[in-house]
Amino acid sequence: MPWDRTFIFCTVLLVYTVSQVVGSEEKQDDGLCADLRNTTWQEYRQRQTKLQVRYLLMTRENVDCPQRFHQESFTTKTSHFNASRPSKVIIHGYRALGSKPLWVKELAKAFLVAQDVNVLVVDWIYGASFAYNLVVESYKEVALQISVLINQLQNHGCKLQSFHLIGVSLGAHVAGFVGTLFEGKLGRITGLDPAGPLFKGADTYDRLDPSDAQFVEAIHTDTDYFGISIPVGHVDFYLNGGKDQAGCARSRFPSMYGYVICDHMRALHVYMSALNASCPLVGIPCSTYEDFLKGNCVTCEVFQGACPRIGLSENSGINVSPIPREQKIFLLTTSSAPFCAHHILVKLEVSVLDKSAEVEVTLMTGKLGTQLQLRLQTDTTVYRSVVAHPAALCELDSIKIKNTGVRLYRQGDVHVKSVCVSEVPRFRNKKPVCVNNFNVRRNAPWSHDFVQVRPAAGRPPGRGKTAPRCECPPGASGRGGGRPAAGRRSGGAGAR
Ligand SMILES: *[C@@H]1O[C@H](CO)[C@@H](O)[C@H](O)[C@H]1NC(C)=O
Ligand SMILES: *[C@@H]1O[C@H](CO)[C@@H](O)[C@H](O)[C@H]1NC(C)=O
Ligand SMILES: *[C@@H]1O[C@H](CO)[C@@H](O)[C@H](O)[C@H]1NC(C)=O
Ligand SMILES: [Ca+2]
Repeated sequence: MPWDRTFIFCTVLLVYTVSQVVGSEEKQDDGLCADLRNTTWQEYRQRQTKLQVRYLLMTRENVDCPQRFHQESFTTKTSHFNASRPSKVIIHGYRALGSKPLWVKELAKAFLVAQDVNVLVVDWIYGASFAYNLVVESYKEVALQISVLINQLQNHGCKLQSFHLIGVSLGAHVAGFVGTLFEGKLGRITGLDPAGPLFKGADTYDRLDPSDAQFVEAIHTDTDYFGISIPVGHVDFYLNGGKDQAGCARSRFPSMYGYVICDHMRALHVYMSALNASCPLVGIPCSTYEDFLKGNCVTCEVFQGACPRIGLSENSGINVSPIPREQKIFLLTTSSAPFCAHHILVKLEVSVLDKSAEVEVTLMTGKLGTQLQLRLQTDTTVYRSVVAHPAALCELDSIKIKNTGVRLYRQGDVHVKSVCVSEVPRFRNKKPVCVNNFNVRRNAPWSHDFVQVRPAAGRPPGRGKTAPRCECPPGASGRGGGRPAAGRRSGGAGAR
């Protein structure tokens, strides 16, 4: 990890945030709804380095009005904490000066919609929150304080197994260290793009790892900057390969947020979307992203067929025992909520070419199209690529192939022996759908309508709720209300 770059980014982030700070004194209103604290400009100037940890409690009884929570809360009748419910503990990460993590309440609410739980939000500030390394040094202190609280909760009847810690960025390693302190007996830890700088080479004692809880999962979205690239849980979801996310600006400085932190925070937004359960976010175990994109991994045999999914299902939906560790799971997403995409493997076989060529394959469902650019070489005849399509395979209306790059390469017709599409993970040993033996000429795009895929083909897809459902993988209802905004070229990662 290039440290200097990270430092520059933190500084940029800091300057950006400082410019947004309206210096305001912190108020403490125990009677009213509680809120996360701001770090003030004054505190920044005083370089106050004292660690302050506080807790907010949200339950279904006070969704919109968080309560302060502390040891004395047990003796007050007004606390909504209920020891017979499971508890979610949300731990934020590095906080730049003045920035309150606004997503915290959104995440808490998403949990409360999904489950009847206590949500404890850990509000921790290090006075010098501008210095990432200083904060990194103090994360164990935060963990220690959280463990004291969990101990007290245990004394009031909470089971260690009933705790689920959710840590964002640096917060993931805080959660990991809390888990270490309880010798891995906590129920679950979810790391949302666990912080990478200074942690990648760290001992498992010092970072999140599978021994920290009975089930540890992580979602990776920015492994080339702020996130950690190595697997740290039982299952590790790498979204779009884990480095760059669709819809996050790649150009320089279109917006500071977009450039600096969009990839990193995507893990959180995808997780929240999964809690909403509007559509499934299912991944495939594979050793590398390249193998996954080439369609070399199409089953979940290692989990006896059940593919892991992001969300609240027990052990991410896998039920093998013992649970494998550090399994890399890959999935593609769309660029905006709810992020779900169907993985479609496109396999193209052509006759030997005497000059290299370029073709563009487009999958169409209604008006939603996913494009795949392929450079055809003279020494290869079979091309495989997994793309993210907003609809299921059985909802494909047509496939188009265009012979591009005509002027550049001056190649003639491309003879296609077969073009096949299949859904990943492969469902019920379904055979790929293929079209065989045709030519794609220079100026005439080829197109094929998939009437055979959907039995009742008279009806256009997706119009009206009564449209007959084709046979799709379980729970694969990605359409309807949850249609991604950016269907076109949504398979950015796969479409090279
Ligand atoms: C925190 O800072 C923001 C500006 O960054 C300001 O709008 C808000 O009122 C402050 N909140 C508190 C509780 O001081
Ligand atoms: C605590 O939660 C349990 C289980 O959800 C419920 O049965 C019980 O009534 C709750 N107690 C209070 C005081 O709300
Ligand atoms: C979750 O669903 C609610 C309402 O159904 C919506 O307002 C919110 O934006 C959704 N959040 C995400 C992250 O999809
Ligand atoms: Ca650990």
